[in-house]
Amino acid sequence: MSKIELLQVGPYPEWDQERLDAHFTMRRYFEAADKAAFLVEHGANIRGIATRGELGASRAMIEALPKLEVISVYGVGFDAVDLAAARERGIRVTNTPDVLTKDVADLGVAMMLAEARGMIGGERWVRSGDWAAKGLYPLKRRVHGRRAGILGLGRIGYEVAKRLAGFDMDIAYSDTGPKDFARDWTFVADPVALAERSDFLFVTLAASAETRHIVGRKVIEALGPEGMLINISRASNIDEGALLDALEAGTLGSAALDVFEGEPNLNPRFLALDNVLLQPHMASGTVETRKAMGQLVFDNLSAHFDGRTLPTPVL
Ligand code: 8YV
Repeated sequence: MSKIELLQVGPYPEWDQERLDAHFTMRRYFEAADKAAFLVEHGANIRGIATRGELGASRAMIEALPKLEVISVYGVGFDAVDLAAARERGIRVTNTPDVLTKDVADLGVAMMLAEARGMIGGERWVRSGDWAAKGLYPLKRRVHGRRAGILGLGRIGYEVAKRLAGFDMDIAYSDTGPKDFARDWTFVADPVALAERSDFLFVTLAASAETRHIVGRKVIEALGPEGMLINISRASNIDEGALLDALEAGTLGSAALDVFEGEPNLNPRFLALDNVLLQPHMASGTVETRKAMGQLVFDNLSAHFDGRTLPTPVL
């Protein structure tokens, strides 16, 4: 029997690729020079999409695949999948929640520490010989005991808050309402008010049309010249133009970012700034977590085609 054909939107580590190749015919969209021609050539037989969180699946892609039944996302965020287009055709969508939560929280906290304590500059200070030539490294600001705001107390926000509690931080959060499990932390409904009472503001919201630019000029101004914005969610949650203006003008102290509009091609204005820490969308990027994510992508696809219950359905 011939293997089921899947459209593969982005690359995977070797171990995932081998397993997928063994069970399915993977049509590697990301390697095609002419994407439209590739869809015309293979579209008619494709029954599933294997994609990545940041790449998703557009309406045009979904509409080019008349036999499409399932979209499996390698990532917890499914904002780049056109859910309306999938829903209209009864196409199932899956993601990889839970397995990546703690790694994403770890990196967010590490980014806060690295930026606040100037670790990247400190490393440069040593390697460049500045330490010997110029003497002591400039003093930085402390982290422990200060005020943290968590915008979006979901799975990742909760893990960030737990870690920050270990730094004796004063923790507040915004969400759709106060959470029973967060009694030690202060609920602040309005993101501007949250930013106003924060030295460090973590953006840990699942992105959607409703959360687009939720961190806009007002939130950024409220965080202020001593404040730091940390984004481990999606670029669309932040008004990047307003963020760049504020970082350039010094009306926002600093930022630590793992996600960018148009990534991996970020706005070159970021590269000229020394008050921002730039990370290559790697918050879930550990071998352990990526193996678990790849397993879930495969398990969802095989469950679907075997007629079993999907392990982690979105739709
Ligand atoms: C990416 C992510 O999916 O989980 C998410 O939503 O953004 C990440 O884990 C990862 O880079 C794989 O594409």
